[in-house]
Amino acid sequence: MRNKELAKIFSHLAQHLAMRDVAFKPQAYERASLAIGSLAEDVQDIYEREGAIGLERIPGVGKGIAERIEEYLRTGKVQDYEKERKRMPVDLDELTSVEGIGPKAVAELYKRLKVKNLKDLERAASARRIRELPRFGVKTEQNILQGIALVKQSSGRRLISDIFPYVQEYVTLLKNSSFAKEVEAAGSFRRMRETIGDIDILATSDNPQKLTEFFLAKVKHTKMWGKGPTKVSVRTRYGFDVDLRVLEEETFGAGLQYFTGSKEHNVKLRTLAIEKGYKVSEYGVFKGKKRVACKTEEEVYRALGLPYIEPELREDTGEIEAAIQGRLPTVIPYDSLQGDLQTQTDWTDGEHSIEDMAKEARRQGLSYIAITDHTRDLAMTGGSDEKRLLKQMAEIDRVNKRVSGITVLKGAEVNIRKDGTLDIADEILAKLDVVGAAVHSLFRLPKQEMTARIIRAMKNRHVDILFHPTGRLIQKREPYEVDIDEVIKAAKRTGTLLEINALPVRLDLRDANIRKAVEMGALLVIDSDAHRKEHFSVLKAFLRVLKKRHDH
Ligand code: DGT
Ligand code: CA
Ligand code: CA
Ligand code: ZN
Repeated sequence: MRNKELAKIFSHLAQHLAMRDVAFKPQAYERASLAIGSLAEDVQDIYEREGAIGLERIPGVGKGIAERIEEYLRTGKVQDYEKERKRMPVDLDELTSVEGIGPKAVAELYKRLKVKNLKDLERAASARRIRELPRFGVKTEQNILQGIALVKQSSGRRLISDIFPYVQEYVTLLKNSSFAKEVEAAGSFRRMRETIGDIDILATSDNPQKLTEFFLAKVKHTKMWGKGPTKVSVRTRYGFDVDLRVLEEETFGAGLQYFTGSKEHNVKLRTLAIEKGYKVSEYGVFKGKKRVACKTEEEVYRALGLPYIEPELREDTGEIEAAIQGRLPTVIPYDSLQGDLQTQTDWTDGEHSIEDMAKEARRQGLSYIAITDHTRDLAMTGGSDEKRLLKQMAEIDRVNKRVSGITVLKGAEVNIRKDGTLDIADEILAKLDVVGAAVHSLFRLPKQEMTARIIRAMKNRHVDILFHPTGRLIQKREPYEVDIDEVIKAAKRTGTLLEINALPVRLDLRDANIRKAVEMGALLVIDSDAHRKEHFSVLKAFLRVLKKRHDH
């Protein structure tokens, strides 16, 4: 599948062009990158079947870009991109992984300090050379150092949304080969962790050797960590590791349970088993020499007197105790989402119109969405003031008349000012269906002040949801200093919903906080924070794969 490589090249090309202030082209390449990255079909297949005409039929791909796709498929390179890289040989992914560093900053840092990669950046910041640059300053330099520390600390792990397409690709590849029977992704991916260390794939096969060789031949890798008759472990060309294990059909359930982990969950399970006179391994549950369970995961848990425990719960955070006591929570199935209460449109920093977003949400099976564009204080997004909000409400009325099958709610994502007041007047907030309030500035207030600021906003009777309750960006920005227990209490007291932002990089409330909120009786809302139509489909992609598992 060449789609991911092409998507990356076009995204890099867009950033290079943006660095040189080229007009329009960056957006076109960015659009093409997104379109190709989320395409279900391999561009190579499209090209082989339909030629350049077929490529031009891909939404977001015009003649110029189709030519470059063709060039890439024929030569393995896009000359325009190679030229840009010669002009400015920087490691864009590495540098922009630091929070606050965008293409413009990369260009400045390269021109003035010859910064090409993370190492150079750290050296320049440590030598206090960044603060001397125009538009950077001491504060920015300190933020850069903190950002670098965070990147290093999480190095090696990837966001689950980055890993997801590859898991899908490898699983499909193996399933479609004639050598595999069952194929499942296990490990932290199956447990849906925020970040993934490596991908673990399990399979059964009549010919394990053939299957592992097929995998090695098909998956481009730069290193091979190990290779045996039933196991291979490689570093892919994309820089992450994949383990493939071929298991016996008879013991697949026990193996799946074992390699899904977590290690902590398994340790606790083994202890429980010993207490009951059993032994658990990747080959099954044993009583003495006799194997009493191994075929399915359900069997393994049942043998130990437990109900099935969903993979997402297997972190040894109380799930085994809950299972013993028969009070395991019901996991919300992946296809239960009815609506979406945070979306942005081209009225502010979103990409698509209200109508387009509504239609896309309808296509994804939602029955309502709230349009929650930014407001006044977020000037860089073109945030609305009261007058413009009223105009937008009128437009939403018109969209509701034009578009059937989905309800579009009037909303806003208003800014919480330093003192906890909001940047939109109450009488306008009163006219909205959904008011979300969020901190979008002054992220570094002391904990007490930040907590008081947020709670004051929640007390506003028009505020329905606290958006971004922690403000974190996974691997990029730490949550702000806030007393989350106090915020949860205030949520309960004021009837304000707390947002679980579903963008994989955000997930404002992490699992532990969600659990706390549920235990304390606060209400939660899951939304997409979509800034473009494609953001809904990321959610969909997750749903499709995961649904199957919940059908057992
Ligand atoms: P990751 O890759 O760091 O995101 O996290 P995992 O959970 O995928 O960890 P990984 O890839 O090292 O191993 C996959 C699963 O296999 C792990 O969750 C539990 C099981 N496992 C692997 N090695 C061991 C081990 O030495 N002891 C135990 N108890 N379980 C293991
Ligand atoms: Ca793993
Ligand atoms: Ca592994
Ligand atoms: Zn936005």
